[in-house]
Amino acid sequence: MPDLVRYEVKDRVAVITIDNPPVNALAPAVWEQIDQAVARGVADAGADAMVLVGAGTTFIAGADIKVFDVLKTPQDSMTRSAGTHALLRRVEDASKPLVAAIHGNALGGGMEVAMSCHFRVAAKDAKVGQPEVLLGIIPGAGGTQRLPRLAGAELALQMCTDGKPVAAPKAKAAGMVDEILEGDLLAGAIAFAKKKAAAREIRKVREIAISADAAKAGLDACAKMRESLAKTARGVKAPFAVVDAVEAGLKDGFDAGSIRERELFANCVVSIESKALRHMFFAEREAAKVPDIPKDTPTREIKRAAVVGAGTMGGGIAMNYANAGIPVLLKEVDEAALKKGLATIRKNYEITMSKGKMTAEQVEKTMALITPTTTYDGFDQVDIVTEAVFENMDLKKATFKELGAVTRPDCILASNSSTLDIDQFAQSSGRPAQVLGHHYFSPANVMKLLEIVRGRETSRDVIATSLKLSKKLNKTGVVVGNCFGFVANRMLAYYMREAYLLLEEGASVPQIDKVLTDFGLPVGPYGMQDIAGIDVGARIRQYLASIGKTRAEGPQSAIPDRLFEMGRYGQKTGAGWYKYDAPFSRNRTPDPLIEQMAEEEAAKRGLKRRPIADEEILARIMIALANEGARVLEEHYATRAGDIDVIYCYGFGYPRHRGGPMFYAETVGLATVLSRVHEYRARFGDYWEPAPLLEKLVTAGKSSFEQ
Ligand code: T1G
Repeated sequence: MPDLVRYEVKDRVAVITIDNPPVNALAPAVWEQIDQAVARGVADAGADAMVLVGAGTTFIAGADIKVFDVLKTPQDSMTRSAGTHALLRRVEDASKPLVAAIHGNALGGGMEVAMSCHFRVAAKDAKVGQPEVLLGIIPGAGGTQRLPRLAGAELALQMCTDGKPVAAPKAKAAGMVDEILEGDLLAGAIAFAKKKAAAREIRKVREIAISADAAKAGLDACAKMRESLAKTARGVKAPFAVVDAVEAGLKDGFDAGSIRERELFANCVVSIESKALRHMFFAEREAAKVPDIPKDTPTREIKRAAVVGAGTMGGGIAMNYANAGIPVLLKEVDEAALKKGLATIRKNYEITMSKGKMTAEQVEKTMALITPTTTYDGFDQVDIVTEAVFENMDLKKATFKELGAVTRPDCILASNSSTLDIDQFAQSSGRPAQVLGHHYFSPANVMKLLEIVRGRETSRDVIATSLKLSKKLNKTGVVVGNCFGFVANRMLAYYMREAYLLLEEGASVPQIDKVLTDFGLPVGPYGMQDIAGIDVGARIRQYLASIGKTRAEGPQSAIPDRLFEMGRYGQKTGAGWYKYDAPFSRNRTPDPLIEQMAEEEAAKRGLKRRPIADEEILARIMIALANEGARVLEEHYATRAGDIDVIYCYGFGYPRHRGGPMFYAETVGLATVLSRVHEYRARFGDYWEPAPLLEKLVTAGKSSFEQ
């Protein structure tokens, strides 16, 4: 077993170094070796004090998240946590001063180890935090008991329920860190430890008293936090468990509070919410790994960019570059369109400023990075161009032909198309190796997902550069294949197919939308169509019809095209699936016309409309998604099921605590999903064709899409 924790004495101070790259996660062996090293330091006559420090770029980033999967029952967790709590009490009971020297991150178990030390010193740019709630769990090694004693209950509650890290200076001001050290952290920590040894000073956090007033204030803070969480923490339990644990410690003391924390942690760690959030933690990191594109694939530097099209998407894309400090040309066909686009961009920044997230100076500085133009002047200087022109094949091909002529041979040419064939654009450009899709999600400057659509001839370094660029643009890049609709919209077609058919069969627009928002989506299918624009889908259907295709198998509802013909595009026209107070208003009311149209369309199909239970609505929509997702996987348009989950969580706000459509299907059970597909096929028609991969996995008794 390699030494995960090293021990050496420097200037009569035992230096205990945790070395478990890349983030010094607390695997079981690391816990044990910390325990042994501290005991060794206590017994070492040559050491008057001890310092605990992380090797590499960080202190400790927390417990090893992978380890939690072995905990099958709350009892498993109770057994394991008894050991962890006892270990940290042994650390805290060390008879010599023990100092945690923090650089990088002290998160989760890392912060709990630091709080079990007698003192904490930190580099100025270090961060501390308890992000467990982001994994659907709570601090499980005494954090809900020690943090209130160090930082006060209110700040402890805030940190443990929002999971956000706190920078070292704020941590010092709050009492979590004793000193901020400039220069060599270890040398400073050794000097600090020697001073504490000379003063024979030891401070056990668990023995810090909480006064009656502080306890009362803390209990009030717990009540207030519960009220706040009732509004903000939709569908999740862990944040509430944090409050229960902190409250128990305030009411009944450290030991009772620790037991309560362990019980609450035990229930959280085996919950589907936590498994889903832990799945998402790794899935979003795995999504950046493309099998045939190794980490050391050369990448190009993106110093200057350009965007063609200053509409809603083009403007948002230009903002992404400007926000990342990359100068960007923004081209439109004429001054009027350009002016409109810039006005929208400025309005977006002013809204951000009104929320206190940008200063007026920052707005001007960022806007100055966007250079409006109606010509291709300067395009020969840029490293990447993203076209965001109208979703029309001929127009896009013409645009790529022009771009191929006005840009450098090594300039990356990206399309923001949401569905169309990237390879056709590539051919038009004359430089297919430089062409790929960069599919942003509306609003492009907000949604984190970037679908990186790989064309047949897209070169590896262009893909690698896109993955690196997505991080720079604060996006989560997922590489997908070039099928119609790529991954997000290809599957969405099946999501919408069921929504439309359920409407004609008897459900209502508000009912269907509410089922999906209760499930955790930010907006239901109809609300989403009204935001995206019914015209966008209609034009794609027209294009598909022109090449003899449809977006999804099965009966196609005529209602969307009827609304399009009526000029009801959604919010932007003041009417769509709902009625709005005015164009672009968000105040909507159900429209009886839709029910009437559903009656008409049902009659044409010889359907007797019926009341439909919410459960059927959710099941048909989610199973349609998962079934098509299985096809996407077996056709290799997505590398792994987790990529699809990341796409839906980051592209459409699919609730992370459900883990994404593929993980959710696994929690339903693949055999159940398949049997439902067979049931729907019998009830509704052969278009409910089970994906071969789903059948193969169920036959093989598999419970996961990850083969
Ligand atoms: N466990 C296992 N692997 C981890 C890990 C962890 N805690 N943290 C990171 N990794 C892996 C990650 O998957 C990636 O792997 C590599 O390290 C680099 O990570 C008892 C119960 C620290 C801010 O939630 O937030 O403690 O892809 O790409 O961008 O009460 O990692 O290279 O194979 O994210 O520099 C609480 C989770 C755990 C912190 C660094 N701690 N980590 O970000 O690198 S629960 C957390 C992060 C707990 C206790 C409880 C970030 C980071 P690969 P990365 P980064």
